[in-house]
Amino acid sequence: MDATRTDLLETATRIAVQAGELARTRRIEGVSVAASKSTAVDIVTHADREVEALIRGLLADARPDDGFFGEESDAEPGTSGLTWVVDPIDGTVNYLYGIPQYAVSIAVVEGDPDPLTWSALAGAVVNPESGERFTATAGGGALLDGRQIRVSADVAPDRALVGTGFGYRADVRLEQARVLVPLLGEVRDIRRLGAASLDLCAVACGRLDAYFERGLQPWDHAAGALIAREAGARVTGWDGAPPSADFTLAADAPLAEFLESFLTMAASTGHDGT
Ligand code: LIP
Repeated sequence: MDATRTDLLETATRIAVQAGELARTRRIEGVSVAASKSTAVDIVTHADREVEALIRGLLADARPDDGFFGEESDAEPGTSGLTWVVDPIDGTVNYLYGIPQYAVSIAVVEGDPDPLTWSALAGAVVNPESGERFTATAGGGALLDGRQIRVSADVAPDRALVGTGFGYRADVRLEQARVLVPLLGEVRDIRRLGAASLDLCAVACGRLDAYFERGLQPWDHAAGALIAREAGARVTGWDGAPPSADFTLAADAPLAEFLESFLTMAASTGHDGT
């Protein structure tokens, strides 16, 4: 019998909690860089790799016919039509520095592992430092530690607390930062918290009124986007496209419309944050 979305969420949550315990233990023991990736500051720690290996093994035991698509190891297609999209430690730099804003992010999607076409069925984002568990199933709403959460509604742009983030390349960061100068005059304030999955969950529970970023990887947003959407946020790319590396925006619909319009205008005037 096919697993229900609730069954899938139970698997995601159970494994994310167990993986988070390992990540936190390794953090206490001390974290070391295993390698750098796209740039010298795009690092992977030994714990990233160990945690992903744990998640991968537990998923293979629980769901042997499903595919796997994780940040730190090779993708593997399955035969069930489902794929697990995993960021073992989202907010890696925060993790390296001991900043307690990192998460284990696990989503299960139907269809190809492509954020432009997949259908997310269930997702869990666990912050091992706070112990908070953000969860959602498609059509089932979003929860924080079992309590329903909702996006902040009817927030005027000049009262909006907006999260964002930056890439690992200095030239990309400079371009991304250009949009902040005009934006800061339009909103309450900006926050750069350092983990996209938790930024999206922050929108889902009202700790941020909006979040946008360009350059995210599929595993950064797979679970958090479902959680924010199930909490009532509009979660989108440009022009209603699904969230992707090109652009990810999450907010209550009217605020999302304002921000997309503003960011599009900023792009046309050379402040596009690309
Ligand atoms: C991080 C994202 C964050 C982004 C960082 C980085 P990682 O993912 O969660 O939003 O601004 O540049 O991509 O690398 O920690 O898994």
